Amino acid sequence: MRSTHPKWRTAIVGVAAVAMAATTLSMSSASAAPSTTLKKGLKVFVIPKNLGNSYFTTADSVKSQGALYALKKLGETGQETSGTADTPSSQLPIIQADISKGANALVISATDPQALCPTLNAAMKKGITVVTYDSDAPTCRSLFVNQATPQGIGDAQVDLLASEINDTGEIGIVSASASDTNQNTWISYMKQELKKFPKMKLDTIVYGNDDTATSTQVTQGLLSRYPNLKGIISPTSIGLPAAAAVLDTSQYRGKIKLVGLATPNEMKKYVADGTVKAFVCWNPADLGYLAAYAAVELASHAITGAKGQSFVAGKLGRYTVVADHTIVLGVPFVFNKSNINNFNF
Ligand code: RAM
Repeated sequence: MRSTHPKWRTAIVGVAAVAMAATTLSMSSASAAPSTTLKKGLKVFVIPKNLGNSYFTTADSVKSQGALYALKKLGETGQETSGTADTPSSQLPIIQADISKGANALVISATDPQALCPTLNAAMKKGITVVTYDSDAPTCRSLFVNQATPQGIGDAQVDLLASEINDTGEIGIVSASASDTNQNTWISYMKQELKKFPKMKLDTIVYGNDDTATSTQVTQGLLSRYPNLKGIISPTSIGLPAAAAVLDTSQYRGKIKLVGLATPNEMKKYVADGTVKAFVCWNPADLGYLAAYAAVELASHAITGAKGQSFVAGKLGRYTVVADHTIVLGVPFVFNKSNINNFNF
């Protein structure tokens, strides 16, 4: 992990600090000259779980200073490609097409490691750099660029909900797809954290597949199946606003507490009207930017991805590879009424 970037210095994990003011998370304009040892003209494909998800648009685009911006700055040819659904059957053909187009590096958020790894391992054998970001595929990549520690992300959401429901009551989880590595890892940490709250009971996990219509339906199903529900955690930026929209127009608004992960722009309305008090996230653009740098470092053989190696990721500063060939962007941040309007992504 690197030393904390000023932008995230007020970032917090857990509930104790929810009330802290956050004022410094706006887009950074600090700049740093790219390393001269890096290759130029690399063909790098940035492959989110799926297209059409604004979290990934922020992570990847030039406009938000995400992955493609970093690649442009470094003199590479970057392109965002993926399927339209958060499924391996949608994502895999795109990865295969990128490989046949002569990719030097793939930066990928994995929809399903099991389904993708044969293809990604074959790509690595051919000398193509594979970096995962956001959602890992641990056995078929050189580096994983993680948004925060998975335990930090899991704990923050459970602690937040516990504080809102007085540590008591039935809860449900509205996740993304059942094969997404990131949500599954976070949920496993949530289950551990829930042991600290014996009066909270996890009734079920439902899957909205990072699709708004499906997330809406499964949230409605949850409400009708569990009449005593006191809280919902939705650790996905598609699921959380969908669940919020369901509560917003129902008798449960303000009664059933909702927390999870999403970008601030998607949640402003629901925080303003009291449907959601607080939720957690990080800066997806920084995540994409860092992942792009990591891919170029690897593809240039400036690093191999071994633990302890470090590199300067442009405006974000220096990062060091930690255990499991992972780089951690920072710590999760809690957004609430007092800080949400400071952000525009
Ligand atoms: C959705 C995706 C992504 C996750 C965010 C929080 O956009 O599932 O992988 O990191 O939510």
